[in-house]
Amino acid sequence: MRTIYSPDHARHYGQSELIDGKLQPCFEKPERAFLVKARIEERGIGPVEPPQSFGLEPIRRVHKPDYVAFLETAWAEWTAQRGPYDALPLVWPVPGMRRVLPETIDGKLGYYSIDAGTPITAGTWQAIRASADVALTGASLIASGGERAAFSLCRPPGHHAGSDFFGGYCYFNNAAVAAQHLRDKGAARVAILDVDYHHGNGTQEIFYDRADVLLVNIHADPKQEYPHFLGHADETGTGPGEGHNLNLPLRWGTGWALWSEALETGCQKVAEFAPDALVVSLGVDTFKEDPISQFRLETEHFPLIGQRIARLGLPTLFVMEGGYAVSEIGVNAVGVLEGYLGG
Ligand code: SP5
Ligand code: ZN
Repeated sequence: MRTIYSPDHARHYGQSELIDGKLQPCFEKPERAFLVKARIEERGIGPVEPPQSFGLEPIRRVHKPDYVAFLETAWAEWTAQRGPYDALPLVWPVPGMRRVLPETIDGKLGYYSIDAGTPITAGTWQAIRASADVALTGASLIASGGERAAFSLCRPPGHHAGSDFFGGYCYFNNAAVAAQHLRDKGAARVAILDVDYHHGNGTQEIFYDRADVLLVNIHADPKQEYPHFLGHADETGTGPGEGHNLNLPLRWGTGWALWSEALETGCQKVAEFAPDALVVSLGVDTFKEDPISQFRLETEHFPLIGQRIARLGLPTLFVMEGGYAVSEIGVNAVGVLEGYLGG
């Protein structure tokens, strides 16, 4: 399996995020991608290749132009109005207020975001463009029919980012950009299977009213876990998209027995949809040792995920999302790919 990887991810290196009432070192750090790449090489999964440049057009297929333009200039506006240190939002337009675009950077940061855990830094723009290119390059390999599967080693991750907001360590929704690209290159139907511990609220928002993209999410119950305000089981899609969104929330403490049942349910839904291609939002923060998560999957379970996905028999693009037990992230993420290749 070919892996797409860009060293430009390391240009995004946030200092701190607001978590547990304190500014703490960012859990989403460059080492994550370095270690996944090292494991790919150690296990001889296949070549590691740089992305092609796709420009902003394929990104604008799922993100609003004003949001893309905001991200491009946010760092410059922040440094001009504040200083040469990371930007974090601190006030949001909740219902009861008005979502009218402010002029100053503090207002814009809140307008375009959902949390205070997702800093904008000096290299964020370069890194998120590279991450989207990594997803698009992987999608192209699948779309051309040349490859049965590919791995887009994206960083920063993407599934919390919506059509016009960032958050959850995500800026561009790499999996959504890839899925849309597959549609634009001829796939009539695309399924996205999101196995990250957290609900992929951004991906859901982007495709919620569409019948051509099925989204299946297996995640911690939003009544307990971030992102808290989306990801409930009764969210099934709207308008033409009705029936094309499946949320499978699971309680804190869930281990392989219940998690794998949800995977089976999700895979059956994907099979019924009979898509032309599958995008897997591959988070490994379901691991029992993950420092911010509360599921109990063990290293031996990750290959089983890959095996089950392989049985779908679909052209498959794996897109890297979360996973914060850094010392195990390579073994667990590559374990899914090895299970897929062997299964
Ligand atoms: C891509 C991805 O996995 N994003 C995750 C974003 C999670 N952000 C904040 C989670 C806060 C959960 N509280 C953790 C308490 C640990 N002591
Ligand atoms: Zn996650």
